[in-house]
Amino acid sequence: MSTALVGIIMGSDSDLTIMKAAAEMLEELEVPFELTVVSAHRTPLRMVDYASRAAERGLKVIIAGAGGAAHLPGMVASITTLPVIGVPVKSSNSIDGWDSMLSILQMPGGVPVATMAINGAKNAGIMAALIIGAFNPELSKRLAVFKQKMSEEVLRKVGTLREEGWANGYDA
Ligand code: RP5
Repeated sequence: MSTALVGIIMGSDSDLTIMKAAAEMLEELEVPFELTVVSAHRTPLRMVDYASRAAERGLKVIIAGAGGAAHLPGMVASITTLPVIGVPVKSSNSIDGWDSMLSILQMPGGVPVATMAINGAKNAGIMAALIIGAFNPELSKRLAVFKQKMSEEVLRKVGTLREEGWANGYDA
């Protein structure tokens, strides 16, 4: 198995239902990744160890998802020099995801976390691939194919709406 380039971590196994979308996206784009649970509050020393050694273990990007008082992405970003992508998880202890989102988004100057939408793990996977793809022409080609497929899917839907008589006028 090739060495992981992306580390996906989350505050609890209960986050996996959301965070697995990041793993699925990386799998589709053929980006090697690893995945585990690292809790900022319940395993703080594990978090420090993970973040401290992530770069030397060969990771290039970290995706960190957490719910409620979501300190994991920001704390990991405070330790590592790798880019950290944060996913606010709308968890059972979360106020509609807003608490998680603001905990991840409102970082102090100097310690950025690239914050995705609430439950936006799919985009986190794509964002990690985009960062690595900037230095990897093969991955960049796969991302271009991915974008092309999305575009074709939309045009196919436009065709269906036209056939059904809903879409009219603009015909490009
Ligand atoms: C956060 O608390 C976790 O990231 C999770 O979203 C939430 C609930 O955790 P569990 O009680 O399900 O372990 O730290």
